[in-house]
Amino acid sequence: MPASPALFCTRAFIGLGANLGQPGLTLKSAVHALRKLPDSHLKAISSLYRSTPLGPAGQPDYLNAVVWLETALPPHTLLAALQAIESAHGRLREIHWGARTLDLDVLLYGNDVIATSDLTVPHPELKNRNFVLIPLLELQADLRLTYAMPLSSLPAARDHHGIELIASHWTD
Ligand code: A4P
Ligand code: MG
Repeated sequence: MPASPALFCTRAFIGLGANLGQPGLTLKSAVHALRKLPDSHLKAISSLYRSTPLGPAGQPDYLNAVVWLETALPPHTLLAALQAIESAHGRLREIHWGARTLDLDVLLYGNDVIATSDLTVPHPELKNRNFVLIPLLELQADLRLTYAMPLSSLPAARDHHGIELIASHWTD
């Protein structure tokens, strides 16, 4: 029998956010589900952060983290898998940027630039959000966007306003 072909893996970063229900338990459960994605390997998990909500007023604070995946799933298959995990955690799509039990965003998918109706990568708000950049750069300090700008040079990467480190090791 010929050996099965090696899977070609892409380095993808997934942003996790939650601010309803029990966000800490939800994010732990989401990481557990990400570990079980097919044709994928979870390489690293950032620290856990508490952050001030961006969006409609009156929401609870968020918990945020970023996960590094090596995956052979194509980007839209990965998005569908993330949305299935969101749904399994009671996610309803109601108010744009409103409170949610779980949000999983594809931040980066290798160096791919994707602009389709249901998937934009790099994530359009990546450059502006300290609660994304700070955990992301913890995993890979020298990341660049496709036009070669180091993410660490962005103002939001150095802005610690409204973000607080909760725990460095927080998953089982
Ligand atoms: N979509 C397009 N590109 C992507 C991508 N790269 N990753 C589409 C994931 N989804 C992507 O998303 C709406 C649609 O975006 C999806 O159906 C998918 O096809 P959604 O999560 O259902 O709706 P949303 O969250 O209301 O909008 P959006 O634009 O995804 O919001 P964000 O950017 O996810 O922001 N404040 C703090 N402190 N921490 C947070 O984590 N998160 C948000 C949500 C707002 N404020 C926050 C936080
Ligand atoms: Mg989202």
